[in-house]
This record gives sequence, C-alpha cells and structure tokens, in this order.
Amino acid sequence: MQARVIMLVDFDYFFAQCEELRNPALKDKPVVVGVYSGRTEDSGAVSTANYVARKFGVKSGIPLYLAKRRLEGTEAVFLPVDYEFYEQISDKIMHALRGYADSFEQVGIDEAYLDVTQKIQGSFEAASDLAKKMKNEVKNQLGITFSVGVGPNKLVAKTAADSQKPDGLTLVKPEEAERFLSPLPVDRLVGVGRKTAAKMGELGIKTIGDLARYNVQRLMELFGKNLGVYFHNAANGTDNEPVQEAGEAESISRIATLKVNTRDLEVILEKASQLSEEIHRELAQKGLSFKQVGIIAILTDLSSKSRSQTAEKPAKDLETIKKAARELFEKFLGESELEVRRVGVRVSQFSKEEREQKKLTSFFGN
Ligand code: TTP
Ligand code: CA
Repeated sequence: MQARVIMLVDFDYFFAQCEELRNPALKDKPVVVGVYSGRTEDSGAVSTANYVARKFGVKSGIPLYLAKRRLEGTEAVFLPVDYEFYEQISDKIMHALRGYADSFEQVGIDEAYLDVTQKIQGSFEAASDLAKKMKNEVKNQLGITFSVGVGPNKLVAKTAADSQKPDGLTLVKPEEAERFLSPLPVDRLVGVGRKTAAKMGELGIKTIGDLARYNVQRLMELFGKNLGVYFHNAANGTDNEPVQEAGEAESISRIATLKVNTRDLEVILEKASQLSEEIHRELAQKGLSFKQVGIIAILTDLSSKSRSQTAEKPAKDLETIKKAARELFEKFLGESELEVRRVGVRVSQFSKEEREQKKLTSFFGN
C-alpha cells in the first residue's frame, strides 16, 4: 500500500480572526471574543483571543473579568461571539479546501483533515507546495490564515499543526514521525487529557517517547485494553484512521423565530427566503441535489406543523426551494387559523453531484 499523505488544517485564532476580517482596525489591538452569560456585565468566559491578547496571558476558557484585568491599560476590544458569521466564513474556507483533497473531513468549525495522497502522488515535497498554495489562495481570496500539519496519518498531522501557530506549515515525513513525537510532553498526544497526563506522570511517563517505550501489557492493565493499545500505537506514531466525509445528512433544515407573530404571507416568505439561501449555500458546499422541499410552521399555541412536496427530478437551485416554500406556505395559511411564530424550511431526498463540478476555480470564479 502506498504511504498516505494527510494534512490537518487549523484556522488561526478563528473567532477573533473573523472579527479582524470585518474590522481591520482591530488587527493591532488585543481582541477578545467571549460568551457573555449576562448575569453581570463581565460574567462569562473567553472563547478565544487574538495573538496580541495572548501575549498578556489571555486565552480560551478564562473568565472575562480576568481577561479585562490582564488587558487593563491597553486598547483591548471585547466582542460577543457571532457564531453565524464565523460559520459563513468557515463554510467558504472549507469549500475552497475541499477542492484540494482526495477525501475531506471537516472537524468542528475550524479544522479539517485532507487526504492528498493521490493529488500529490505520495510526495512530501509536493505536499509542501500544495499546502503553500492552499494558504496563499485562502489568504488572498478570503483573508484568513491557518496552520497546516502534514504527516503520514491524522495523528501526526494534527500534532504537527499544533506545533507551529499561527500561519504555520509543519511537515513530518514518515521516517521522522518517531523523532518528532518522542520529546513532546505526553499531554500533546491526542486523547491524553490533564487527568490522564497526571496519572502517566506518576508512572514516570513524561514525554510521548516515554509512553512509546512503556510496556503495552501494563498500559492495557492500567487504562483498559482499547485505550492501552491506542496509547501505545499513537505514541509510536501509528494511526490508521481514514479521512472520511462526515456521514451525509438525511435532510438540511433551518428554522427561525419571526419578529412578530403573523399570518402575513409576505412576512413569512421573507424569513423563508433567508433560510432557503442558507440551506442552498450548504447544499452547494456539499454538492447535493434534492427532490423534496418542506416547510415547518410553529404556531402561537406552540404546535408544530409541516408540509412537503416532492419533485420528479432532483434539483439544486435556490429558486426551486423558494418557489416550493411559497406554494407550501400559501396553502398552509389557507388551512390554518393561528398566527405563525417560527418558520422553517427543509430539503431532503438527496443525490450527490459529481465531485469534480465543485472545483476551486468555480468557487473563486464567482
Ligand atoms: P481552537 O482551534 O482551539 O483555537 P483558536 O482557533 O482560537 O486558536 P489557535 O488555533 O490559533 O490556537 O478553537 C477554535 C475556535 O473554537 C475558537 O476560535 C473559539 C472556539 N473555542 C471556544 O469557544 N472555547 C474554547 O475553550 C476553545 C478552545 C475554542
Ligand atoms: Ca484554530
């Protein structure tokens, strides 16, 4: 079997970088994005911070009041999480990256694995060029930087990406994997959390190399068979997990609350159109066509009603979704008397287009 070439792409200080993107004046200032719990003005936690703020010891997870204190006297800017905006940017980047991979696996909002073995015919030199090309393209077209790790498997790629941030590019060839992992603290290994690291520390296991050399039988006794074997293999740089598309959804839907309860078709359709656009964007990203369009109406008594219609042939355009939603809501309002409180749109019965149609060029071309 040909050796694999796997990349892990991890967007830099992602939420904060998105905020800098829409407001470049933030770039030189400490930027903190947080979840405000709302009890008092400063209660809540930091989601992420840009690297300027990190110099002051501000990082994900610390309380906002502490971040404020650490940034006292600076021009720090504090912003609430705007997940929808970050997701839109993430979708665009993911769409662009997908075109570079033989197979693609998104992990969360800001990470993705790419298997590029075929694309670069197994050569690590070519992988480095490809990674640079990806970085340039996304930076120039979308204004976002990310860090890339390249390795013979997911585990090494991920650890490589973590070792150089932001805007990093770290290559670990198969024959270098052991030497790369060995000196790292054991908690850098995927799956070794704080507690496990502490337990390992007591056993004299401080580095990944220590773990690699530890008796596997003993690891199985201490951590259970599965975990013991995993730790042993992982520490030795072995990982056969494939890069896999996340299980395809049965349907894609969006639902939203109206500003006021209403039976006004145009008001309902305005919201439905927005939702249809979001759904359409996701369909395009995933390269899916659909046959069925449905609507959901949640009424003032909180009952939920749905209607759907199915076409003969698959479609993938926005107009088809909007037109079906219009017809379905029109008909629905004729049948119901209560006002509508929330509206939803759903598409289902998917078929997949040819992957080749979603090349990067077509994405950047519009
Ligand atoms: P990370 O990739 O862990 O962090 P990051 O992108 O902010 O920074 P970098 O990769 O440069 O080290 O997380 C991705 C996003 O997930 C992050 O921008 C915000 C969010 N997040 C939280 O909301 N809470 C958290 O505790 C963490 C770790 C992340
Ligand atoms: Ca990140």
